Amino acid sequence: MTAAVTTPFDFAAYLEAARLQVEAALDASLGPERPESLREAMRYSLLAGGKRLRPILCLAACELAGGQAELALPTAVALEMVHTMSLIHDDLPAMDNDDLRRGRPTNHKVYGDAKAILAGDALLTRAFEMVALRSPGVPAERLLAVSGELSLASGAPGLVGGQVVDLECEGKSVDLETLEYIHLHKTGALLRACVLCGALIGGASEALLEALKVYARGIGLAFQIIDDILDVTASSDVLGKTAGKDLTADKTTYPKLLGLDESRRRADELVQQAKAALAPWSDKAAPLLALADYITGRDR
Ligand code: GRG
Repeated sequence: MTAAVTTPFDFAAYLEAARLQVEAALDASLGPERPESLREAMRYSLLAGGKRLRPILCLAACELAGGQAELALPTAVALEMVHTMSLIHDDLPAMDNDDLRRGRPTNHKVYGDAKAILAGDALLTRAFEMVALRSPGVPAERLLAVSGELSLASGAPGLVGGQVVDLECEGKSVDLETLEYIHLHKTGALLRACVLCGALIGGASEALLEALKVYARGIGLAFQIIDDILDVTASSDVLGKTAGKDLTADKTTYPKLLGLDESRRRADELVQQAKAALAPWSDKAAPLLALADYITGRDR
């Protein structure tokens, strides 16, 4: 009897290959948008780099569910479009009023507020077009389920709702429950949609979808805790966005409520919970397990 040979999972190679796949799809995604000035503003932020964590989560979840990653690529692009539009709008003077994003001037600094709002609007609507009209080979009922998840994650039950509560809480002292609400909606909802949409396209079982909801909650909260920590500990150069913003905006954060050490401990614990949810699929879940660790290990 020969012992089974297991090849160790090379996460760095996986991440780079997935990132390149996503970059190419993003580059190809904006066709002959007119007027040209709108297309330019959309491309400026969509192709500005970034970790591409959301589309990669979508592709990894599709493969875990047994689907081909290529089938989920248009939805992965759609998720990055929603994320990018949320960053453009978040940076506006009426919201976080930021000058730097992904290492370059924010969209409104280059194109003005009105064009930045419209570029965001066009990316959001384009995202739904990617799912509905540009996802060849995916059964219509799966695309319907994906557009449902994308709507829930984007709107009042997700990003928009979280952002409103976040804005309303600026300058006020906020308890842990409210902070968790903000982050589960503002940040967690889209990360959850990424894994659910990928899994739906891949034809996931109910059991896998339920496990992915637990996984997404863990990585969503952990992601935001690390974001709060990096806002205090990292430089603007490394982050590609203005560091120390939470303090300036008088926002309640995990480090403010719990301290840096306890915040990091909590993030690690959440990632362990997320990974534990995928234990029954552990042989095929290597990318999602490694992505969970990447979230707490990242420096930007
Ligand atoms: C979606 C309709 C709709 C409206 C948007 C402005 C807004 C409503 C919501 C704000 C959401 C927001 C900006 C949440 C913060 C999420 C977050 C931690 C972003 C940073 O993500 P990274 O680190 O960034 O993955 P990169 O640049 O690497 O992609």
